Amino acid sequence: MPKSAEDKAKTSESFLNLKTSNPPKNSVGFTSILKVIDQVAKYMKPADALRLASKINQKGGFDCPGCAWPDPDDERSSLGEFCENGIKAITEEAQNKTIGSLFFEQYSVDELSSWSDFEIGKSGRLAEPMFLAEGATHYTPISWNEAFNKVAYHLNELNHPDEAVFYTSGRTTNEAAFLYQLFVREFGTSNLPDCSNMCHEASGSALSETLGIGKGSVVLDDLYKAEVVIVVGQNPGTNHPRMLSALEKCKINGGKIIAINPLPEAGLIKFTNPQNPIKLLTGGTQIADVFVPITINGDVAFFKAILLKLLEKEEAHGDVFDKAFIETYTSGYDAFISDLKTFNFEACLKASGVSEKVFNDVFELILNHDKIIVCWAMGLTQHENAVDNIREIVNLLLLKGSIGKEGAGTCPVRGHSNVQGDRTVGIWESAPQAFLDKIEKKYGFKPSHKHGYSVIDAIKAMYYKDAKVFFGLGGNFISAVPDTLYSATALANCNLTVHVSTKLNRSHLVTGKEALILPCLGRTEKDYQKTGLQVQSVENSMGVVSATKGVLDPCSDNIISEVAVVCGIAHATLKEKSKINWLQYKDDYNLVRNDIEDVVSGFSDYNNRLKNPSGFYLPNGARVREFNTKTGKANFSINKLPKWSLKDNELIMMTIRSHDQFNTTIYGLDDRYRGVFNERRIIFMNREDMKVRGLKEHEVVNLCSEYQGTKRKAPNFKVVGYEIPKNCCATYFPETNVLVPLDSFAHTAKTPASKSVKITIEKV
Ligand SMILES: Nc1nc2c(c(=O)[nH]1)N[C@H]1C(S)=C(S)[C@@H](COP(=O)(O)OP(=O)(O)OC[C@H]3O[C@@H](n4cnc5c(=O)[nH]c(N)nc54)[C@H](O)[C@@H]3O)O[C@H]1N2
Ligand SMILES: Nc1nc2c(c(=O)[nH]1)N[C@H]1C(S)=C(S)[C@@H](COP(=O)(O)OP(=O)(O)OC[C@H]3O[C@@H](n4cnc5c(=O)[nH]c(N)nc54)[C@H](O)[C@@H]3O)O[C@H]1N2
Ligand SMILES: [Mo]
Repeated sequence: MPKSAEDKAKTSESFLNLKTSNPPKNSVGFTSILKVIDQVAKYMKPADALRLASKINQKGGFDCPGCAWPDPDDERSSLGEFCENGIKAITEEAQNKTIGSLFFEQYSVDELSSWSDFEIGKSGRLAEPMFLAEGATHYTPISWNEAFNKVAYHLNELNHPDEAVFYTSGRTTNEAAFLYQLFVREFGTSNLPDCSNMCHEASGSALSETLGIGKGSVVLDDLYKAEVVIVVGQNPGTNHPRMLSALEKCKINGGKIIAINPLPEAGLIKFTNPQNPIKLLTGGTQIADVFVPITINGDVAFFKAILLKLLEKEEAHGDVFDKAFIETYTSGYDAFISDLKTFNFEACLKASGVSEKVFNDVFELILNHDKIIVCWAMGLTQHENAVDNIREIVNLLLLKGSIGKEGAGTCPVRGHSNVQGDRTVGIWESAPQAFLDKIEKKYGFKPSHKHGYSVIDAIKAMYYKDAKVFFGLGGNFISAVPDTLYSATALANCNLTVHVSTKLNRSHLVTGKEALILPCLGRTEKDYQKTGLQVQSVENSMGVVSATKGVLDPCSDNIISEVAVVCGIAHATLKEKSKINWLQYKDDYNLVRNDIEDVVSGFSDYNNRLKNPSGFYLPNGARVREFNTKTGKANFSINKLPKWSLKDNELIMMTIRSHDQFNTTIYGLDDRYRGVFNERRIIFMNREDMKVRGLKEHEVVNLCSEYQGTKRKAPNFKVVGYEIPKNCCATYFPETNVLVPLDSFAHTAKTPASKSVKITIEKV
């Protein structure tokens, strides 16, 4: 019996050999260097490793395909902008193994789907295009031309262009992303869901509405100069390790760090800079001055408590708020204050789960300083009230005048290395009218003005067969999205699923009737085209656009660049109907950048400015107190306390990343900073919650969720007692995505609420 799509989508349920220890009190340091050496030795050719190490995040080198943390403008370490997880991202991409027709002849799709995600990822780099015919058990080789024609055929067969979905993951460069959205729009749809729908969409929504730009306002230098940096809902030690150097610098300059997190993440507590030999010996820098062990989704309550206390002081002394700033630059102050007064301080503090002592420590720092930066990531954006979380932070910054000045502002820390750039150049299912008008003017076709599908809408459309072709430019859709089993059925309903990928992943195994794997060059590889070696570009988390150029020879002769894939498909699909000469772009990426310059604001003189080794900053209104909102001012907002409660036996679960993964790519099986080794099917629980349920360390349990009458289950997890607030628990994504209901998402932004899933524990 062939396996069902649902079965193929499930992660492996067998256990390894779990070991746990007390989490370390320090991060990075020697162990980190040793881990890197180990990783490189296992998976890469030594010569490649050396070549890469000297070029990673260096001027004239390539942009690390890991996270979106910016590089310093001036001094960069001669050791390379080192980061353990950056090296893991590179070794994963620059593996010394490739897979092609022989591999796919040997293993059927069903068999591959029974492998763990770790094994799937370690099978090697994809080396040639592969096709899965309807009813076939194995992928077989296909030529590039045939593959392009296959996609074109299915797209042109549709009743309407809106029956196709074009997903993007955030590694795609500006050049590939721009051409891709241009093709999709000329084809006739705006169905451009992307990974940011599951990531920082809530930040984009909240910041656009309140400050007029969906991006953060600070630059790296601001972090060095801040008096107070609040790191909330973020685990930089694992996910943005180079941010720890910036926080260390801030501390050396006298700044204070507040960490707000249900978990005492090792990287937030202490950091040993691997590039500082003295620190390596003396034991590192304490990072957080105050650690706030907040309850999951207690953030609005906590910030409201702060706002209420600030208001009380302001009313008593009149010198707490920046009244000149509020007067000149903001709108909605009176309504905001009168709403704030309807809340009760004690009730807010209680709902946050934070003690009065810790609250007071945080409050004193905020009260007495106004160069404040708030940094955040998925701990704030993956809740139903995610947009409120971020708007409440903006309220705080506005009251203190902490925006648009040195050492102060918003810092949403992005995930994928070019997720911000992709949105800037047009990967957006609801792009602004002005952008669509520019496309129309430049190319002479009228792009669809409809609001396209976001990730959640796309899944529903495929489930109900309103969409029939799924195309993914990068990413691992089935493992990244919520509600795995429902989503698997959705994908299986398609006539064709296509993935442009560097590595094999589960999405290649949970397919439509037909499927294609189109293997492409990675960031580390040289991209030769007719006019020579091509340069591409990316935008980091702080709005700096810079060049990236691969340094290794491609892992196979039969893989092509993402730009070439997009051009090939656009040409095959649109043919003489097109107003655009698609094939010219792949020969010379300068032409793509010329077009971007004409269509996207902020890119004037793009090709020239890209030659600047540090890149260039895109304009940012909030940074200079020009708020491009409907009111023309920075807007205060009114936010409710989240209304959720747990039944007697329920826990609230956040799905997080281990130290050994990049999203759905599993680098290894340890989570060193949390003292967990050789297993991912675990649930971190408060020890009292374990006691109440009669659960022992490492006991095997099933996790269940019930949402609006639908029951979901994730079997076989081992319990790990941990320092986490009562009633809260944590598991790793993607193993528990089966429990995340598709209909539980952030209002306005539709980010899946994968950090607040109500579950119960079932003994086995
Ligand atoms: N090595 C590595 N680097 C990565 C990634 C990776 O997987 N691996 N992924 C990249 C991507 S795409 C992204 S988006 C980022 C993700 O970066 P993060 O957002 O740091 O990643 P998560 O593991 O989801 O961690 C969320 C953090 O928020 C906390 N948290 C959860 N719920 C709450 C809450 O309700 N309130 C508060 N205050 N905190 C909460 C968790 O305890 C955890 O520390 O990292 C990027 N960089
Ligand atoms: N439960 C839960 N779910 C989550 C999250 C969570 O915290 N909890 N986080 C969400 C977030 S923040 C994000 S961003 C999404 C991530 O969602 P995605 O971006 O879809 O997932 P990734 O795991 O980053 O994609 C990895 C795949 O991308 C391909 N790839 C790698 N590099 C390249 C490249 O250069 N080019 C191309 N074409 N392909 C490449 C490889 O084949 C690899 O298997 O997941 C989301 N899902
Ligand atoms: Mo992300």
